[in-house]
Order: sequence, then C-alpha cells, then structure tokens
Amino acid sequence: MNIVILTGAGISAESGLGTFRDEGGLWAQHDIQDVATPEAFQRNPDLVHGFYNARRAHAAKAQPNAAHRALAKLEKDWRHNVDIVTQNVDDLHERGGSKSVLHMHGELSGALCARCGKRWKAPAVMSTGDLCAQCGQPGTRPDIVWFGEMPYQMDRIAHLLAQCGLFVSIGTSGNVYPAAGFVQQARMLGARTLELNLESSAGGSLFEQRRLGPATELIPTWVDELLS
Ligand code: BV8
Repeated sequence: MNIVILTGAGISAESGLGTFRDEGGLWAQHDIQDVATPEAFQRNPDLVHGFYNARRAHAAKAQPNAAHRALAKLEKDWRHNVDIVTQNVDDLHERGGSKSVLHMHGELSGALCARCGKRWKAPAVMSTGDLCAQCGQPGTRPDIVWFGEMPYQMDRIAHLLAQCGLFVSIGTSGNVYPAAGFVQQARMLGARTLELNLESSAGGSLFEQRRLGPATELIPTWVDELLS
C-alpha cells in the first residue's frame, strides 16, 4: 500500500529549529499578523524579510535528524510509494535523503516575484531592494505560503490521499487548515490513519492509532517495525 506522511515543525524540533506553538515557539516571539500574512508584507516588508532571513540562516545551520533519515530509509526500502507532504519550509527532509517531498507551504530556499510570478533560488539574505531578474520590479518575496494564501499543489495532495492505504501525521499540532483536514479526507477515502507526535494534537482523536514521544525515537522504531 502507498503511504502519505504529513509532517510539521515537530519533526525538525530536535534539529534545533523552533516550532510554532510550543513554549517559546515562533508564534510566541512574533505575531502571525506581523510576519506571516500578505498584508504584513505590504505593511512592513523589511520586518517580514528579517523574519525569514533569520529562519533561512537557522535552517541552513541545522542538520537532518534520525526521524528525517528514517523516513528516507522507508521511501527507499518500502515496496510501494512513500510521499511526504510537509508544512515545513526547511529542507531537512531532502538533506535527510527523501526524494518525494511536497512543500505545501513553500520553502525558505525559494524566492518569488509578487508581480510577475517568477521563482528562483533565494539568496541567503533577501531585502526590499532586490529586483526581479525577469520583470526588473521590486517586491520580491520569500516563496512562502502565508495565512490567507492558497497552499501549493493541493490537487496533487488530494490525488495522493485518494491513492494511499496509510496516512501518517508527524510533528504537527493540527491547528492549520487545510493540512489539518487531511486526516479526515484520508479516512473517508479508506486509508488507515496514524499520528506520531510529542503530545496529542488538536485533531488527535481523528486518528485510529496514536503514538506519543519525540520524533527521533518514535519514527526510527515505527519504520523498523514497518520494514521488518
Ligand atoms: C488558506 C508559513 C484559503 C511558512 C504557514 C480564520 C481566519 C483566517 C484564516 C483562517 C481562519 N480559520 C482557518 C483559516 C485558514 C488558515 C488557518 O488554518 N488558520 C489557523 C491558524 C486557524 N489557513 C490558511 O490561511 C491557509 N490558507 O486557508 O487559504 C484560500 C482558499 C482559496 C483561495 C485562497 C486562499 C494557509 C496556511 C499556511 C500558512 N503558512 N507557514 C512559515 O512561516 O513557516 S502555517 C505554519 O503553521 C507552518 O507552515 C507550520 O508548519 C504550520 C503548522 O504548524 P505545525 O507544523 O503544526 O507546528 P506547531 O508548532 O503548531 O506544532 C508542532 C507540533 O510538534 C506540536 O504538536 C508538538 O507537540 C510537536 N512536537 C514538538 N516537538 C516534537 C514534536 N513532535 C515530535 N517530536 C518532537 N521533538
């Protein structure tokens, strides 16, 4: 059977990247309305660039952990498809060896021209002075899906959920939609559902099975069980 794995900030927590809603998390340090909406970028692009420049630098220094590597092993050794749909904007899944990774909320490594839609590899530091290489206009932004914006590749995700026999959610609090709704979609489409998280999430009761613990312990154990 095909496996779809939704991941959130919790899988990168033990690599030293902050989560959003845990104690001292990113949303405790910054108000979402100031740094993660299109209106925030219109209002104060320097503040928003500063927020993502800091996270881009932090993510570049972080290393994939045992959980990222275990998912890459599963993809390599599992006889059917393993597709990761991540809410994370870091590249730790790719650096951990995973090939099929879908960044539904964009990527810190991406830059986007708000005017002509061109995409390119983001420089380490982005600023309001950067001009788009294609249309020459200012207004370049991190290629990140902010609140109120449509997440990427939703059609492909719907297709994957319809084709999977097992839907696993790892390291996400289940607060943000549409990602938080995937478990219901998967269940309705006949998939088994499993949550692997440090603590029970907002939608925890929607999962047939739940295991609680840190990802670097939980995921390698679960992958070894599945492959044995
Ligand atoms: C959309 C950007 C519609 C990148 C993100 C009311 C008003 C306005 C909007 C809404 C509303 N109600 C619903 C909405 C929609 C809104 C939403 O869901 N809001 C919520 C807050 C109520 N959603 C949207 O706006 C989405 N777009 O709906 O568009 C639309 C339709 C048509 C046309 C146009 C538009 C867009 C959502 C995307 C927003 N961008 N990120 C960035 O800055 O990173 S969301 C942000 O939250 C991140 O992507 C993050 O991934 C995501 C979810 O957070 P988590 O990953 O779950 O992290 P969190 O800290 O919450 O939890 C961590 C978990 O890990 C915890 O459970 C913890 O226990 C666990 N953990 C911790 N340590 C470990 C661990 N687990 C294992 N091991 C450990 N060691």
